[in-house]
Amino acid sequence: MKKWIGLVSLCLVCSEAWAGTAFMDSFDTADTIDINSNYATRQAGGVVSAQYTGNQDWYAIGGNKLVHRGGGEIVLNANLADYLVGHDFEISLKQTMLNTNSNWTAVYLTSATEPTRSNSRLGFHTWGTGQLAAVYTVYGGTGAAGAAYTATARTPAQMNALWQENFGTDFDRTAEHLIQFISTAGAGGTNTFDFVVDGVVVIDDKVYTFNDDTVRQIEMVGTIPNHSDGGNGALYDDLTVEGFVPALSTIRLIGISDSL
Ligand SMILES: [Ca+2]
Ligand SMILES: [Ca+2]
Repeated sequence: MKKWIGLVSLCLVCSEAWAGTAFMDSFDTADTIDINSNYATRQAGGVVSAQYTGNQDWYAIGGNKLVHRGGGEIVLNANLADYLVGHDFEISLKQTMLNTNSNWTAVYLTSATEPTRSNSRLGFHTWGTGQLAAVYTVYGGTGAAGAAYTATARTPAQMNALWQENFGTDFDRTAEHLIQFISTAGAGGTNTFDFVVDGVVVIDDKVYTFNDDTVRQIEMVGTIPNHSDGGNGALYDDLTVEGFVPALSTIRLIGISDSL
């Protein structure tokens, strides 16, 4: 005689999530001084699409890249907190430093309590090639709300040594480089990131924490004089944020019946 047990298992999988592209700007559009030209199409590779606000006059689009040709600050007008806070994430970009003096260009993450470059806990600036004391200055730190970032610099000699070790050549400061901040979420909101250039870990496990979890925005600023070096400053391409990207909620119903 068969005995029916009726075993039904209900499985609900809601907001299944994975690492995905929260934001990506290819800057692929015709040369223009309007840095928001065609922005939705340029940013179609991510789930967030937004315009840049602020001092746009110091930037342009040229050769399908963002040209930083002056000093002013711009802000990507999107809050990326949901994709970054409490999660592993990666911010990457391609950068070419054309400036030959000792000025710099910077990209960094802000929060509600760390709203400017001076207190950002994740970011960097790249020096013009005339600056012989440093190639990069990288931000981090765990201070109180609004405290200044904790800097780690890398000198030309340090970069040359790393490049000799990995590629057998000196580091070319004028070439395009892929920059990655690969961040790992830690206990108690204290995170670490690796600062990676062309696949080489330049700074390992830099510790940081923001004092606010509600806002994360990308900003850019610099001290490059307007149209110095015949209009060159720095070029940016493929600004990308990979993070926690919730998929469309899915509901899976599994019914299992068995009999003995
Ligand atoms: Ca491009
Ligand atoms: Ca590491």
